[in-house]
Order: sequence, then C-alpha cells, then structure tokens
Amino acid sequence: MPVNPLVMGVLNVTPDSFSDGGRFLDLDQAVAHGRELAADGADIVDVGGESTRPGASPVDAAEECRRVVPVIEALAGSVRVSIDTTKAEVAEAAVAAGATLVNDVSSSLATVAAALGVGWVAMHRQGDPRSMQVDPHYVDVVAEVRDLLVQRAEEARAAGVSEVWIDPGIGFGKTLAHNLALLAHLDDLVATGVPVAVGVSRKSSLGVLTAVSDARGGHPDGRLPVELAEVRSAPVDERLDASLALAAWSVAAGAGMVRVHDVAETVRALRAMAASELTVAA
Ligand code: PMM
Repeated sequence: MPVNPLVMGVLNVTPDSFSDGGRFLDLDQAVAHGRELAADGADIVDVGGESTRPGASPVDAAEECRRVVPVIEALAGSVRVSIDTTKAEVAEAAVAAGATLVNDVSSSLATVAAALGVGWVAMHRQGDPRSMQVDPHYVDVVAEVRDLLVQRAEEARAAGVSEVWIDPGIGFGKTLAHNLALLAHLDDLVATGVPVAVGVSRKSSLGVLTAVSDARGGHPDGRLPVELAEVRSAPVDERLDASLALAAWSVAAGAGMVRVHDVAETVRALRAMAASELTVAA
C-alpha cells in the first residue's frame, strides 16, 4: 500500500456533471467549495469546466476557460490545483492561472503537459462522452486498458513529462462488468510501475454495488442477485459507503491517488486503514 496516497477532490464548475453539476457554477460558491475540499484534507483540487457524463454535450474552449480560470486563480495559492480538461487551450490557460497538473480524460495532452512543464494524468476511455456507453466492447478489458495506458505513459515520459499518472477510467466506455474487472485487477495496473490514480467516487457502478449491499435494494434475504444488471441502482447521494470502500480497495491494491467527491470521509477512511496497517506491522 502506498505510504501517503493522494486524495484529489472534485470541483466541477459545470451545469451538468452527474454528481455536483450546477452546484458550483457561481464563482464564490466554487471557490468556497475548493477551500473546503482543501481544509478537509485534499492534496489536489481537480477543477473541471466540461461535464464528461455519458451523453454530455461538448463545451467550447472559451466557455470552459471562463468557468475554470477565475476559480483556479483563487485557489492555486493555497492548494495544488489540477485542471480536468481534454483541450490544449484550456490546459494552457489553467496552468497560467496556477494549475500544476493536467487531468486528461482523453489521454491526448502529453505534449501539452510537457511543453507546460506540469504533471499529467492519462485516463483511459473508449469513445467520447456522447456515445461511450452505447456499446463498449473489449476482448480483454484489463490488458487492453493497461497496454494503452503504459504506451501513453512511455510517450509522455519520452516527451519530457516528469510526473505521469495512469487511470483506468472507471465508467468511461465501460460496462459494469468492465468496471468491476478493472477494479478487481487494479494490481495489474500497479505492477506496471507507473503511478496509478483511480476515480470511482459516486459512479453508477457504485449505485449497483450500493443496492446489492443494502437489504432495502430488493434482496432482503441478503443473497447476491444472479445478475447484477437486474439491480436497481441507488441514487448518487446514497453512494458514500461504496465510494469509501472502493477508495480503500484501490489504495490497498496500490493506487497512489484517488479522485473523490467526499474528501473528509475519504481522508478519514484512508487514515484508519493506514493506522490499522501500522498496528498489524507492530
Ligand atoms: N471521472 C470523471 C471526471 N474526471 N478524471 C480522472 N482522472 N478519473 C476519473 O475517473 C474521472 C476524471 C467523472 O466524474 P465527475 O463527473 O464527478 O467529475
């Protein structure tokens, strides 16, 4: 388990993100929430101005910059800030405003990060947000995601990026079975030696796991259903327990960073896990 896993707090300055969309469009509210995430223990605040939820429509670079730049300027003096974008222009404006990490869900901005002299998170996705959940397909999801990410990481290092992270992209062009396979085999990604980040917080797969774990989810006898696909997903605001469980699972498997909405709870859960490990070692 990494000694000090990083916690990246999510700050979406968008009207339509699946979990916090519309809550932080106002500059003051966004900055206040960013400060709260930092006070709760976030090592990095991840500012995004374009929703990546399945079916989301793209936003132009000017609008994305208008949303994120003032927020980054206000936060960057007091906490490390990453920019969640797929556009070079937005990454450049964000870094000029103080961001030091490009969180790239398209894994296409390595040369941009190299030119800017900042870190880079390469996240795997299949397709784009508008169509990615229509019919995701892999022969071997774990191997395909791993091989593509390792290739991107090698290219980034060759281009001169000194801080490179790889992220399996839970929910990005993946079925529930694909997501669960990637989480179950996270150690395969860790074994590549490239630092691994994981974002699973509140995602729809966790809605299913929440429903399964809850007797009220339609399984009063406590048996797991034969088909997870038959389970009615729990709403976003009921996914904290599963989010904490999977953040802990990810870190135990060797992830060096988790991207989460509920920073205070995640920090406490990871501290408890680290403390229990110390006790076991003693
Ligand atoms: N997920 C979302 C957005 N950005 N970045 C990384 N590196 N990993 C993720 O899993 C990821 C991401 C979608 O979640 P959101 O709508 O709550 O931001």
